[in-house]
Amino acid sequence: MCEATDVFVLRSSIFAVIALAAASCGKSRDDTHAVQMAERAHTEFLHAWSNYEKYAWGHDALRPLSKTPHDWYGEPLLMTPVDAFDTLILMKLDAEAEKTRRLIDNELSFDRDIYVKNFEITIRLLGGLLSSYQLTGDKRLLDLAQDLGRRLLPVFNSPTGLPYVYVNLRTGAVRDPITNPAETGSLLLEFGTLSKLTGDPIFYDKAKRSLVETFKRRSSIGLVGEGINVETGECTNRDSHISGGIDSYYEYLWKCWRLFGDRDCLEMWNASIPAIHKYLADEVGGGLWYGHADMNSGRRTATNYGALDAFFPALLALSGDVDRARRLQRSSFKMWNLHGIEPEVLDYKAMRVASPGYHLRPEIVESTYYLYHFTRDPEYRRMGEKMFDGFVKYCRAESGYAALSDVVTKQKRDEMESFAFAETFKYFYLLFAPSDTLDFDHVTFNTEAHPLRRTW
Ligand code: DMJ
Repeated sequence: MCEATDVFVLRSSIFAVIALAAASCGKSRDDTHAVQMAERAHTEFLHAWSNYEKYAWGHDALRPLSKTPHDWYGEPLLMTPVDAFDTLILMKLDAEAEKTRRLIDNELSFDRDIYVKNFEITIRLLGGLLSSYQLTGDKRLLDLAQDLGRRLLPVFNSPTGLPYVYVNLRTGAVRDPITNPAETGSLLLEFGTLSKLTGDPIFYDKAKRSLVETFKRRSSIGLVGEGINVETGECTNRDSHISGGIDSYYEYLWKCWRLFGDRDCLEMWNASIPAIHKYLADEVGGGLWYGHADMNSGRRTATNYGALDAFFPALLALSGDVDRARRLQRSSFKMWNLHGIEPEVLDYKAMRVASPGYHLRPEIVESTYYLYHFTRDPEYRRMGEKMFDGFVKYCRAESGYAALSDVVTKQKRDEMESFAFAETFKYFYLLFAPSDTLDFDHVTFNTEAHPLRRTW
């Protein structure tokens, strides 16, 4: 017998198929194929979503193998619903979006005596609530964002203005002073948008100061290191790269210029990027890679590149450097093809997996989408199709999508991060959907793929 959620999926899929089929009328073979691919992305998203609904509704995430709910901090903050909401809207899953909006409006409360990770909560929840508000006009979503923003503010109460890692949502107590540029420098899109939408400048000011303080801690050759102590301002780790721990700091320099027109951000970007190309870029076997170097000497310390680094072609393309973006994307795709799905980290010199997991990460898909957007080169849709085939083949589980603990053995792990809904499926879908699905020129995605609009 068909269960309620299955009927739901079936009905939603039929509507989407009709809408997408209508979009393919009178189109070329390539366009028709793209419509079919968008349908597949939509169907697979629904497979993951309906299982979240079935086994973990109202919780932060579904563990897809054990079919059990998981809450990051023991009490639900609705990570998956908030992260997925704007994807539901983009995919025109109206009934699911409405049900989710009601869940968020009625159940989400931040008045909780828990320490939360400021960075993750900002990019997933604050970013998700803000984009959801902009897409629906539901004032309750903005109120929730404002309440959350106020509860996060004590995180900046350090001697340097750089945020601690954790803040207690009820008491405002903070802890863990050792952090990194991604966590201190990727907050302004969300806090800044909150200021613009509420008229209260405090959010913009605090996050901007944090970004500037991060920038100030670059070395004399222009690189930032992976570790910062927010109390002393000292560097605790000199490893420099574009991978996790630093990645979105660079992303926000460009995107805050793009969204807010903040010239300081543009100047910080201009002062930062040449050092990345000079010291981190690495030509190996005719391909372009970005590895690790010591932030003070620029000496190469590791030839590692991975799933997180693969965001960089998107950022390069967005900032106008399409040629470099194309070259680096070729390397990312090589990494993907080594085992039919990308590892967390690859030693690109030895072409050997250095960290074997795949966490359903979106970055390589994001870059494929951006490159297709800027070039309209069908090569990127072909690349995306190959990635999607591997993604479905190895990560699809009976009850959702599962990360891999090893891309070589394809062993699954009981994990389906909310960013799979916010980002991975969204970018797959946008890569193949008709270009008017999203007004790219008037949208800036935060690092969790929540589209923010300059409505002020
Ligand atoms: C997401 O939470 C964000 O994209 C972040 O910037 C990096 N890691 C994950 C996805 O891989």
